[in-house]
Amino acid sequence: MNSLNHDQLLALYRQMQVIRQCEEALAKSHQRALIPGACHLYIGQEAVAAGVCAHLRDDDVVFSTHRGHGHALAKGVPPRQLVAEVFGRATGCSRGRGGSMHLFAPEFGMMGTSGIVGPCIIQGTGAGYSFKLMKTDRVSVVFFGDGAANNGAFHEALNMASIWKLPVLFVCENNHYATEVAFTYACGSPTVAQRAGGYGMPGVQVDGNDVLAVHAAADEAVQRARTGGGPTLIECLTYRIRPHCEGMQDFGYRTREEVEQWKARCPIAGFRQSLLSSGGATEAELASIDAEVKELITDAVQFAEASPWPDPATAAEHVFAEA
Ligand SMILES: Cc1ncc(C[n+]2csc(CCOP(=O)(O)OP(=O)(O)O)c2C)c(N)n1
Repeated sequence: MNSLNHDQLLALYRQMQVIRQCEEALAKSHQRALIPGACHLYIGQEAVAAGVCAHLRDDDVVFSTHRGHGHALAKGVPPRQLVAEVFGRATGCSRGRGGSMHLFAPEFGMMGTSGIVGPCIIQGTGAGYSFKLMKTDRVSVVFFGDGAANNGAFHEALNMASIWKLPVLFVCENNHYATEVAFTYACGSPTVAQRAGGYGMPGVQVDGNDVLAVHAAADEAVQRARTGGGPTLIECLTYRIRPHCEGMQDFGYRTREEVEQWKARCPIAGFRQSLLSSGGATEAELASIDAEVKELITDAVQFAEASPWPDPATAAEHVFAEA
């Protein structure tokens, strides 16, 4: 079905399941009031994080947005640390100081999610600049939404990355809405990818619900970045299945029928089906992954719930880097 070997195919499937099951557990946890603050889930978009991050090394970096749990998991943050952080606990990857929208785990190359839409595009470009100055072959990946693509940060970052040929992947997850505003209403251009030409860099649009399509596009872009060829803009067409943020109303701006149509294009169910029909994996192999991931996520939630809150006396610690 493609050039990936059996282990790589199963790894992609497993990565998407880890994200999906973790997000579903977080949706339930939000209903149990275990999550302080806003919680933006990534359900439906798993193929993007899995397909891109499969190419990254431990010393590559990822910059993300308010919808960043999937990016953190795909970059290697363990589910226990992720869930504990979203719960605000001392055992979280940022020791409970960041929560869902500001979680950082630089030891895994996860350089942060952010509640401010747009600036991560510039920060990720800055990381690419530092990698170039240090003469490394490390790569910086920025994930952002279609809404963020209309922020001035997008223009500044892509132009600079292009003129200096920085090793950056700009991955736009076009899930068709910025909160409740449709992309078709908010954007004068029908695609984000075609803007790449205006900056002098390659731009490609892929089916963001097809993990193999994302994987192939990211493969080429990562190789280009590592070998001095400069940045790439990848637009992944996808859809968020949950409301913009847990607890928000969902049907003032889109219809139930539209959501159902996209649910039927689930990236995980689709990949599962194609693995089975092509002989890429057996039902027993996939069922075993499903069960193993279920255990992993159940353990992560139990671990997080049993974890202590950060000690108020330590509030000023771990906030600024030591000089
Ligand atoms: C600078 C800035 N402007 C506005 C907001 C309010 N806001 C939060 S999420 C969001 C929509 C972002 O849409 P998009 O970038 O497409 O990401 P998605 O939520 O679809 O993943 C907006 C406008 C913000 N957080 N920061």
